[in-house]
Amino acid sequence: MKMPLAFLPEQASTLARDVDMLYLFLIGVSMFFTILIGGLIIYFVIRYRRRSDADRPAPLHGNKLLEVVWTTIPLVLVMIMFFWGAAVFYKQFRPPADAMEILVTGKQWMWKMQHPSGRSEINDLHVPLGRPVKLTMTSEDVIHSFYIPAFRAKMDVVPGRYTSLWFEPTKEGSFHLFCAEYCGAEHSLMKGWVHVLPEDEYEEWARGEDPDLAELTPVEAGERLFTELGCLACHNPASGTMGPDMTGLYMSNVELDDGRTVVADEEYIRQSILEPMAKVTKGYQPIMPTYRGQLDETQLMQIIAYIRSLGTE
Ligand code: HEC
Ligand SMILES: [Cu+2]
Repeated sequence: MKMPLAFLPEQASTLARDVDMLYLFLIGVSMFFTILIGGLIIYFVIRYRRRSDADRPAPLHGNKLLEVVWTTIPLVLVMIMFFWGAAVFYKQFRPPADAMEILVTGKQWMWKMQHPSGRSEINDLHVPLGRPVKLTMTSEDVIHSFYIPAFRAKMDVVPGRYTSLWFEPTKEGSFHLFCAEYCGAEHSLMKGWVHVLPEDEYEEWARGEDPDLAELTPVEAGERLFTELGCLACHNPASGTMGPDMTGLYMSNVELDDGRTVVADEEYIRQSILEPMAKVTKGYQPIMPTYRGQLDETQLMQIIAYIRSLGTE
């Protein structure tokens, strides 16, 4: 069944319907009680108005039935809102394991995207129809927010950390993309289009116009950076090394020299590169230099993609 929701944007992702149904329920409940309470106030004002100076109504000290009713009904309603909202929230924040990952960096005032094939684009995002897509996002400068109204998908993009967003498009076409966090003078121009293509057309697009000029995939670009920046000098298991082996590092438990244990997720790897002294791996000397200022956010995400490709524990 298709609902004519002219006051909401088009529904173009698997989540859009869930979000809208919840939203309409909340609006419906709010409207019902606004009208009920507003109406009762007007009715009581008239019905119980002071009729003469000598009016002395009998004092009321309570009504158990009334108390029970006006406690139970709101309780049931807010519990429905809570569990329904939590269900939608979980769905929205858990990307399916097979989702295709696209890297996104926001900066004043544009969006840069890199696809698994290596192809990059600015302010346009091509995605395949009917396939889950996960965006891994960060910012070069201030907080931005990645917002696709037709997908009911929005997530803040924060400097210094990774956030993600996922969606599965259900309609071909082009949909608005906005920055939804005020980020400076040209914030209102920080927008673009999401183009949903049939799967085969997307694959063709992702290969690029000229296959001979094909760009490096994020993993390949990361591997190249790893060599060019001299990481291999220390992180090279083949030649007796000064730094830990990166194979199987991703998502493993790392013991630190201060006794703590941390999980080697994206944030940890990022911090290891920018602030190597912050968390020193147990059994190693703190000799790794910082790479702050030598890498932009896209390159950092590429190195992380490369380290991830070396396996999970
Ligand atoms: C001078 C040697 C040296 C260089 C060059 C170097 N590292 Fe390191 N790296 C280390 C040492 C030693 C450690 C372990 C001590 C620590 O955590 O600081 C380490 C730790 C790490 C860790 C955390 C690993 C773990 O098991 O917890 C990561 C990730 C990392 N380095 C990435 C890089 C990357 C990426 C580069 C290149 C951009 C690089 N390193 C360059 C020596 C180096
Ligand atoms: Cu912005």
